[in-house]
Formats: sequence, C-alpha cells, structure tokens
Amino acid sequence: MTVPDEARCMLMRGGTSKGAYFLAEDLPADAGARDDLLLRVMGSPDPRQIDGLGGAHPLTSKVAVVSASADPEADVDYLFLQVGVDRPEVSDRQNCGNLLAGVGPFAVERGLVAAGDGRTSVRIRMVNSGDLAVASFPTPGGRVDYSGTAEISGVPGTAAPVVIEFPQGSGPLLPTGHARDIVADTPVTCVDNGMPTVLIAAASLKVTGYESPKDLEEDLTLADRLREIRLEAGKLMGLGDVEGTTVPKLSLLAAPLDGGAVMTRTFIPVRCHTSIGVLGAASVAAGLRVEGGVGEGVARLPAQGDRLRIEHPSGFLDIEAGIAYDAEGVPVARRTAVVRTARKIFDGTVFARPAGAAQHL
Ligand code: NQM
Repeated sequence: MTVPDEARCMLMRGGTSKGAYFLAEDLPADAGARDDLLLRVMGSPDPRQIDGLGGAHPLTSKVAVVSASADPEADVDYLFLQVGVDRPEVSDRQNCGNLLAGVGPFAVERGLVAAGDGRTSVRIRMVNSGDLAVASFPTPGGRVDYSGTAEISGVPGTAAPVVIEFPQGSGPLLPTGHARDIVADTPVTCVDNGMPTVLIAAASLKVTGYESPKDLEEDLTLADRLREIRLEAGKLMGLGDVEGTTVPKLSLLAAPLDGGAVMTRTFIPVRCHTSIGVLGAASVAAGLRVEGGVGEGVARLPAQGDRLRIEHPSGFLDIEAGIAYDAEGVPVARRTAVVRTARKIFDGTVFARPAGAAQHL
C-alpha cells in the first residue's frame, strides 16, 4: 500500500487547543495508512515534534477529520484523533470539544455546508461518541468571520463567538451507577457528560488544587496516586484497561477563588491541562450537581439556573449544564451549551516527514 507524503490541510485554533483539520477524502481511507501519515504530519513521536505541525503538548497535537454526514440529523461527521507527542499513537477513544469549535467554520470553508447570510448553524455528528452538537457562528456576506469580541480564558485577544449546544449525551451520566465510589482508598465521582472524567476533591490527595500545572506535573507521588485511581476507575466505568488510553480524565476539585462554582486542575490524563476541555468541563459541571457526589462541600453551586463557572489554571469557563432525575431516580444529563472561539491559521498543503525518519530518534 502506498501512503501519501502530503495532504490538503487547514491548521486551526479550536477553543484552547490547536489542530490540523482535514476533509476525510483528503486522507487515506485505510485507518493504518491514515495514522501513519498523521504521525509524520505532526512530527510524532518526538517530545518536541520538531519536524511536524504538533506543538509538543497533547493540546496542540490534535486532528479533526470532517466529511458530509449520511445521518439525516447531521450536516457533517467529525472524527477526532489525538496524536501522541512522544509515543507513536493515534487514538479515537476520546472526543474533543475544543477542536469541535473549528469544525463548523471548516465545513463552510471547504464547501461542505452553505453559509447563511449573517449566521450559520452546522449540525455535527461526533463520530467518537455518536453524540450530536450544533455549532453556530457569524458568516456575514456568506463568509466565515473569525473576528469578534468574544474572549475565552487561555487565548489572548478576542474572536467571533462559536456557540455550541449539545442536546443530550447518549450514554449514562454515572457510568459506575453510583454518585460516589471509593477507588484506591479515595472517594471519587465518575461522570460522563461527553468526556469520561473522575472527580476527586484535591484535599483527599493532599494537594490544594491551586498549584500550577507544572508543579502538579512534577509531583511524582501525586502522579502515582492518580495513575492508580485512573486504572481502577477505568475498569469500574466499563472502559477496560486504560493504561495506554487518554480517557478517563481526572479533575481535582477545590473551592472556587473567584466567584465561580469550583476550581479545577484536570489531568488529560498525564499532563495537567492549562485550562480545561469543553466536554471535560461539561462532565465536571454535571458531576457537581449529582447529589452525594464528591463536589458536595467543595463546590458552590448557583442557587438558580443551569449556568456554572468552572475555574481553571488560566481563568474560567462558563457552561450551561443541567441534570434531571428520571423516574427511577437516576441522574441524566440535559442540554449543555458553551461559547468558544476558533480561528483559521493556515490553509494549504502539509508535507509529512518521510516514512522511517523517527526510527533514528
Ligand atoms: O474535553 C483536552 C482540550 C481537551 C479536550 C483533553 C476537550 C474536551 O482541551 O472537550 O476539548 O481533555 O484531552 O482540547
């Protein structure tokens, strides 16, 4: 099989992440050939990703593959691929709500969806989870306008708002069936409102939850504890052996510092996020509302409404995420909504590192 060495590609910032966006038809149809090409495009495996597009961090080593959808409820299909930085791995095991912010604009740029005059809404099927999202963004004069006044923490400057709504998740909100489990001697709440996430009170791991991501990453005792919790929680959540996978994430909770509902430090799952993922935040927000969860006594929930402010290392993320209890008393997620921004950085042809070059590292 011949694997191409170049592909049509658009580099975009999506929320607080950055990734390479491709039309599915511009990549090899065979998943093995596609992944081989993507590793070489991003410059992986290499901790610096010096010979590719990747930015030497999981948040900047991401790929979106977009195509017209056969699903009558969706306009486009979006497959998210996490490309390993220092490991030769491409994973479709998780979703990414940050790159999702660029999918609608990309679909218009590539002519998959016709722009409305003023605003365009794109219905997106997230292939990784099967869930649907609707993104709407400004398209004055039938063209995507990335400029605007929306600000998101973790991104300098302002840009056009991309409003993203998730009508409802498909899986159970509490994958273990409990509001609280004891895992590796630690109380946790395992929740999935779009991203499997283990909530842990920072104090139960003997950290404050206000440390910098760098300080937390350098704490090797903490890293061992988190690994132990994650492996056990992964099994309880029905995810099997999660040793080499990027889910579940782990979110440490502490009391808010700046008027929000909670302060977070989120491990994705080894590096500590410099802010928080969108679906990660959706899961935290829903998990905080679960009666008997580990957020009780830590978080300060607003008295009314579904809107919550999740504080994180570089600011905050406001999200609307409500839950309801069904007839059996089981908590279920309701609509989730968030505002992100996105920006086209370049559009052109990406030339991949030649096959075999990484073996010399
Ligand atoms: O949770 C990082 C990110 C993400 C994922 C991660 C995300 C989300 O910030 O929806 O966006 O958790 O690996 O891009």
